[in-house]
Amino acid sequence: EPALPVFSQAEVSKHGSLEAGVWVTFRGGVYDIGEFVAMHPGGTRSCWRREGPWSPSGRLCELEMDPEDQARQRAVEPSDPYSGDPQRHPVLRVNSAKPFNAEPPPSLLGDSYITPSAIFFKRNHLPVPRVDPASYRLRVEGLPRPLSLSLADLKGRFPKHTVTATLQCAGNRRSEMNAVKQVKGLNWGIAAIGNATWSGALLRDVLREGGWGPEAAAVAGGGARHVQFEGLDADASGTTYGASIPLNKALSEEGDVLLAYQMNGEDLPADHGYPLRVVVPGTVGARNVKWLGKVIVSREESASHWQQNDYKGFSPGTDWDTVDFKSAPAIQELPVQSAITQPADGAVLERDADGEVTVRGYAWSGGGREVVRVDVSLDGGKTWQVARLREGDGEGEEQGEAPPPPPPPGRAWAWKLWEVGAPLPPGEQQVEIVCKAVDNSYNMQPDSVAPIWNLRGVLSNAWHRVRVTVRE
Ligand code: MTE
Ligand code: MO
Repeated sequence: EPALPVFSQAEVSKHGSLEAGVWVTFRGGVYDIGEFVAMHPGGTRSCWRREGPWSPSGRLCELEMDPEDQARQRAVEPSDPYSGDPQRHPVLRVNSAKPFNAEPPPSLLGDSYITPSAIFFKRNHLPVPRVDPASYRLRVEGLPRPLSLSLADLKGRFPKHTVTATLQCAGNRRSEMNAVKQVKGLNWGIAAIGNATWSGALLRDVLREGGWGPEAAAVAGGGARHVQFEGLDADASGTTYGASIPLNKALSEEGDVLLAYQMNGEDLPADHGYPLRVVVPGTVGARNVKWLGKVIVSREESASHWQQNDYKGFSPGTDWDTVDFKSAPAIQELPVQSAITQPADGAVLERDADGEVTVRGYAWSGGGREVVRVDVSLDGGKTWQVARLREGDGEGEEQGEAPPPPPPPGRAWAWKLWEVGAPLPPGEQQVEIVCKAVDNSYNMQPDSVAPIWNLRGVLSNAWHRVRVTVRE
């Protein structure tokens, strides 16, 4: 094979526009994703399905990044705790650079049933820790037999379990709460959510290896109620990220809680917890601890700030002077959610021959509750149409193949993408498109934001509304 050319970082950074091409480095290669960024409707979709995020025509070549450049890059700000953070995909909308928090454009999110890892939202509270996979050990405590497991142990001693699950940040859609009244937190749009395939060992199997069983329950004083997780990411004082979930969720045969080492069929990316993270299907993002260092079975919830004094819901009447974080439970399962990913808010739609607009979006509910219906309105909520729910990735649908079987009851961990073709009202005008989802417990989204407003801007799940202009 011919030797691949080596590009300098300086050369790569010269390509940052659609005219010059948009070059990015990824896994030791340099890619031109200019076409991809342009987001031709339809074109990118099929391309993503077949090839992943990089357009085949946009692939420049596979090559090594100049090692000297990499070293130089790392040396830029040696005192900056974030200098070890990985490179990120340029289409991400950055909410905060340090720590890194970013979400993809909604249209891309709604384009693929499985969210490609590169554009999956990233929610970091701290610098990304660099973990050496060879010396890595997961410690498991609070059991008759404490464990210290290497990656090889986790991969070799426990059956590999794969789950497709949606992860959503408690602050998804916070910007809509901010529009009602200022809240504290990152100003997320509708894309702090994603759907991925996760693989790893079942937490349940690992706890059993540590001796969990009826006898162990007695040993633990009969009082163990929670499983705490500690991350390896730390602030300057050494405080690590932490959270906990109820023990019964971890132990349940139907809980599907994973110690995941893979995302979408590859090693976890650095931003998503390499080498190991917890995936708690149906449960708020905050409990899905990344860069997992320790698991502790305990009588108590995690004492971490993020379990005790954050990620809780309050009344719209509660303000920072009156809030008592002890008075509210930590968020675990999330409420029913849906949002419109296409058309974009503020879009101008030219009326085409059939005078229809295609509305697309996602819908999901926490706790394994399945979304059974999505209603869409083109007149601000006066009249409604039922959207078509796409099961799985919808791959076989065009060929008329049967849809995949529905998930077992109580284990609908993955979102559904939906779409509906709706007739546009006549004449030039402003149209308010609205969506709302219903889950199999008949939970529905509230119609407006004000009654669910809360000072941290969490649990924002009102009907989603986008305003578009229709032109002849
Ligand atoms: N785990 C660690 N160790 N550190 C973190 O900052 N953020 C949490 C959770 N796990 C976090 C973490 C939050 S609030 C969310 S929403 C999810 O990770 C985001 O996961 P993602 O970045 O893989 O999308
Ligand atoms: Mo989050």
